[in-house]
Amino acid sequence: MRFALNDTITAPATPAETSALEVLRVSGPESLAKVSRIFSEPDRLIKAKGYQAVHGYILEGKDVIDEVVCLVFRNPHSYTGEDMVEISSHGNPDLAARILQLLLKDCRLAEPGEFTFRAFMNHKLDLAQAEAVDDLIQARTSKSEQAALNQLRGRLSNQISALIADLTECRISFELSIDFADQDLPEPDLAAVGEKLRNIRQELLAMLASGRQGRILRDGFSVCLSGAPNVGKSSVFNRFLEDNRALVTDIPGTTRDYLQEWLSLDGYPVRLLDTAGLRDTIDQVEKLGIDRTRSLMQEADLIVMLTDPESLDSGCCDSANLVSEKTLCVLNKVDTLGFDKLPQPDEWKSYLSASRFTSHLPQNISLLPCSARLEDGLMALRQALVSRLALPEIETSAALVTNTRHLAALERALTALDKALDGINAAAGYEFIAFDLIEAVSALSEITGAVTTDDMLERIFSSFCIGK
Ligand SMILES: Nc1nc2c(ncn2[C@@H]2O[C@H](COP(=O)(O)OP(=O)(O)OP(=O)(O)O)[C@@H](O)[C@H]2O)c(=O)[nH]1
Ligand SMILES: [Mg+2]
Repeated sequence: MRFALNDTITAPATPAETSALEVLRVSGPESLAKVSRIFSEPDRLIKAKGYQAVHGYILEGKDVIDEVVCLVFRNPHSYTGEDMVEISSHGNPDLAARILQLLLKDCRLAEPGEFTFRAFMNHKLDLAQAEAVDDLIQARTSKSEQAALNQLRGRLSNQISALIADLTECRISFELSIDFADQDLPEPDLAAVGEKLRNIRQELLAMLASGRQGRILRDGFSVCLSGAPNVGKSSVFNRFLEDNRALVTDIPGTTRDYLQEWLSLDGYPVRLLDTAGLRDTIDQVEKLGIDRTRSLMQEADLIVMLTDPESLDSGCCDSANLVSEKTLCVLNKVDTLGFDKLPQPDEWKSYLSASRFTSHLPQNISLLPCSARLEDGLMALRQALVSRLALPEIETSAALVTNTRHLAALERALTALDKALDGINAAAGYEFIAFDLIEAVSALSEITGAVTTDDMLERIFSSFCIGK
């Protein structure tokens, strides 16, 4: 593991940009002593109580570098669990860099995630909570923030701990019967233990099921706008963003390379992709763009397949593309069909069934109306997207599993638990059942970090930003 634990580390906690304040963090057993060496009020700093702020100047020899406030934290009541100083300087990146250089004569530059790593090692946070710190910083929408905050506050950890306690209780009942087989202890009540394990299994299944939603909140939901050239993909993209981000012209083949932007739909983070229109072409550059479109369509969580009246009429809409589970079919430019506002579902249904388009479309396909030119033109598409995202409605107060590492551990716990249940059904030896239960507990313990490897910790903390 590349992190040492006994030295004093420092790093900026704010980005190097012109701002009102910059904050530099110092953590470790000698942090107060080390900061006091470059501070105009060394005695006051060294004697300061926890949570006390000390005003003074950062000095380089006799030169004053900046006027600052040092906020003191005393071990164990700090983020890392160690003595800490947070130096708030003026928000000039050059000044902050000079203070950092002074500190680095005496302290080591912290690696990304090292403050949080120390918090984990000092039992201020468990591993799932430490991961939530990074998720919270990276969260893009209100619902993502809520999920990360719940995890940081220990909702997931508490649920996992309760499951571990229940599994351990079951395991012990088997182990007692093995260890004291000669002492006439009552046999474990297999029906009751089996019932308890099945309840745990249900809970694991529910947590795994929440993983789809959790992944959306943490990593976002990718939506790929595709379709023939000129159907209005870039126009719809711009309308979603409320910005003229993509080039729009009436020349087919305008978009070549794809564009992507993040947006929040009802609090869910969506990665929206605008792509090159699909068609046969001999233009080499356009061909490359279309290859990209196809691979983006494969990777996307959802494809919005746009058509317009013209391309439906000319039959250049590839109907094979329209029918797939992850495809939403949309007819853009309904303003050109005489609608001056987006038709309501019933009105649209009867319009479509009487329209000339039915003959061009596969049976039973649902085609949403859309227009980049109408005020409420994206409404039906927006609602359809939200209902895909929000099913089933998330309970933001519940522990939601958002992290693939956690999902993998839950899967392993489930497999081990199923083996234990099979063992009970098959009247297997208690030692085998107990062994499977140990496996299940050990998989769950990886989530909270009671069981870890250096590799695993390195992977987790190295993705953090510096200063966290
Ligand atoms: N009437 C009408 N015109 C639209 C609508 N959406 C787009 N257009 C027009 O259709 C033309 C093509 O729009 P784009 O958004 O560039 O289409 P695209 O699908 O991105 O096209 P490529 O990038 O070439 O694949 C432009 O002239 C747009 O102004 C719409 O809802 N109604
Ligand atoms: Mg385009």
